[in-house]
Amino acid sequence: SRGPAAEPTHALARGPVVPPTRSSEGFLREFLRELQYGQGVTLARSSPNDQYLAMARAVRHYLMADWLETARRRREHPAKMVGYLSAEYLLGRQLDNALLATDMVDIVQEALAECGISLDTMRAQEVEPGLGNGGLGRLAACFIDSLATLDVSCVGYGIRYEYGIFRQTFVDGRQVEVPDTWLSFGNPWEFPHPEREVEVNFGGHTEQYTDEDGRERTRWIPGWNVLGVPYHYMVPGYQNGVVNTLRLWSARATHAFDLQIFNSGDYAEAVRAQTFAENITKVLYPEDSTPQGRELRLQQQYFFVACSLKDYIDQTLPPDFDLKRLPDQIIFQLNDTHPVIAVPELMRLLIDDKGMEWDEAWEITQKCFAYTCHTLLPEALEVWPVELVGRLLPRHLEIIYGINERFLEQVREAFPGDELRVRRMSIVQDHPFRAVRMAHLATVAGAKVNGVAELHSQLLRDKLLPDFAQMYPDKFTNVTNGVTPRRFVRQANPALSELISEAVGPGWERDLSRLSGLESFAEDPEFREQFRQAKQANKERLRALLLVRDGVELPEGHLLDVMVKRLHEYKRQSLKLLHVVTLYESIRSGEVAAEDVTPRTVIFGAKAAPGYHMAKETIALINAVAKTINADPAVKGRLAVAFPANYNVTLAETLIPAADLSEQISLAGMEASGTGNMKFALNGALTVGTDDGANVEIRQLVGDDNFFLFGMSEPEVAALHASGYVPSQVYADNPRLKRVIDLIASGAFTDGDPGRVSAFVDDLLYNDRFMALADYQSYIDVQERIDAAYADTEAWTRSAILNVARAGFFSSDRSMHDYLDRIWGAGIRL
Ligand code: CR6
Repeated sequence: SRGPAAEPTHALARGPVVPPTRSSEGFLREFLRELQYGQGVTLARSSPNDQYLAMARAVRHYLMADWLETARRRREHPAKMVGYLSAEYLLGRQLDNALLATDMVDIVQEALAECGISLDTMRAQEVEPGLGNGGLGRLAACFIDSLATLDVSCVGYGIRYEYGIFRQTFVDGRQVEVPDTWLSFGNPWEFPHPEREVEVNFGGHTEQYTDEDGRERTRWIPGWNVLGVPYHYMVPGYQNGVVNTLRLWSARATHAFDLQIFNSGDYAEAVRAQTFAENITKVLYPEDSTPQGRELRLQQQYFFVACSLKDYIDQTLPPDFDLKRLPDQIIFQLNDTHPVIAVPELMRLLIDDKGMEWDEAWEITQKCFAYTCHTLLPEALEVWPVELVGRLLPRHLEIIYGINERFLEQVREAFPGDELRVRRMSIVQDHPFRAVRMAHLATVAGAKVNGVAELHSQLLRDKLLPDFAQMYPDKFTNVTNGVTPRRFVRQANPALSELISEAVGPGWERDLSRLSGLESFAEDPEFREQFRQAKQANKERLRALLLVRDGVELPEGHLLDVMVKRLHEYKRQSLKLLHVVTLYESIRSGEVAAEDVTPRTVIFGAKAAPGYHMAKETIALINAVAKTINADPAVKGRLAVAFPANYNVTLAETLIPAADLSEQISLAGMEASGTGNMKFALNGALTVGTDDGANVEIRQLVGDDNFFLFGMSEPEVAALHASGYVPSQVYADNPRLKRVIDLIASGAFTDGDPGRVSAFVDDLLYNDRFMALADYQSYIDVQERIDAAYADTEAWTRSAILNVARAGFFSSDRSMHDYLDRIWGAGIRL
């Protein structure tokens, strides 16, 4: 039961939650109270960490009344809600986001100044919650931000990893991973609710029994269980009084430890159960776009969806709720296949726990889920060995078989005699090993299936799941990704934001289509000058950061050419590297005079999955090339390469606003969408890109004149594949490419040691799965055009402004409207 035992008598206890005074003195009072009574220190004796924790909690006070009020409002007017199920949320730092949402930057700055504390020092204290790998996790964070800003009822469900994405360091240029201890100094942004813990079962077996009504039923006798404790995070809307909730689950042992064993002296045995249980939410799998067939990962997936469904059904819905009406109350969005085990879990809850019949449960389940696919790489589609699912979740495996049997009956009915198709579509594959295909399960169960950019959604229908698209044409739809303009423009780029506000008036952060109002300003020389000054200020800010963060000294006055994203062969950092070496080689060989070269600094940022060998080799080579080039007086002032370690959301916020050129150079048909590409365009960088993912839509919107397109199109890629691609032939036929690869292969960048580059070179020459060599010449040509274009400052600035003006479509607010219209449907409270 909730609430006090007796009616409160004092007015303060009855009244609404009163937020603290919004003034610098009001904030000062909150801050000192938190410092003294929360941290237990005086200002004079406080460490920066004490100060940060106290000020963060003080900021939190200003959101609290809105959070409680939003929750009350949502309880009072229960309308359909979005349950966003995601194994990753790459949130980025919380402090600035909270200050922006409450519009308190000035107040806080003034109050802290009176204590002799700088807000920047406080900002630097925060370790960002890196609970995601890359685009998919950051997308989830953008989406929940937008839903709060649009006042849509949403709970984000996920995992509170004790260690988020690893911290990347370089030792002799090679990546070395260091654990991310983001929680070790305390986390002021979370609210643990151990009283709302739920039990999650694993293992054991199932058995048949006859219930009181004489019905044959199945029950699951689990072998072991753990507890899930929810931690709540505030998700504030942008200055609109709405605060939604992100609920992240942490695993605990059911019996903290066995006191009897402990007393007998076997300490290790006593804590074993606890360690075992807590392992489930210990670390984020540092994989990106590759499946990770680890048992612990399936445990994580089941753990968080089981907690979430139980929490929603048993703790959020009223106790007498008629579950037939579940689809009117919630839609669970499956962020990729990671949460798809929620499908059999809901079936199990409805059938085994609530006593429903199969058909009724299935009808409800099919309306409660929708699935977003985020990949085109077939090897990235998760499959779980039947043996593993059966051992960990025996009842779920039975249910999956039940779903599959009924589904395949339908396939046979629709396509009689087509057993090959039946085999292709089956949720359970037989080859190369018996396994559950999670994407098939999600597609069969989901009310809708969407890709994340127009091209991706089309390829999803035509190439990845064609049989399903044929059987359920209306299921498939597209929602092009988006990014939150609050964090990635307003907060990351104050200089540009001010210019935008002057030009189009305030409030564009909430309606990004209004950026189109900048269009005419592109023709105004004075505005262009101001725009350049803003870019320049952002470059200075980046220079200052990289100097203290990485000891890197960025040259001044260069074209800033940036490629930041996970390191993956399909993204083709290797192609960028070939361009860098081409520039270097052409100056060194005297082919072009140094003074004729457009000065350029290339910045890379990329983490490689720890087990991804080729990706790590590429990192080592980039660092080796950077070291050689930066030390060579022959190219000084003309070409520089920087590779700051540990690219993350925080670095992105300084890096992206400073960029002139955005590298989006994946092989066409491989990058589902990309979202970095959107952030760059919105911050006035021009894109050099292939016709891939959301690049296609960016180019259509900003116009061909303001986008540097190169490389093969997806159909051309397919045709080359079909005709047989021989990279060594491309090498042999292109003297320039040959010189560049030979230079790398000679060991020119690796202290004369060819052995350190042979894996990289051999792969390019004899494998090159992502056809870097095939697109090489086209890429070099477009880069030459870019050099020339950058020299025309006025025309470049004009294009950059038009990029901003025409990229408003890529707000995640628009993505949310699309989900509401095309997938989540009516009834959701706006
Ligand atoms: N790696 C896609 O590759 C897309 C994001 C978000 C990715 C990327 O193109 O922008 O999702 N896919 O939709 C997966 O994570 C499986 C990604 O981040």
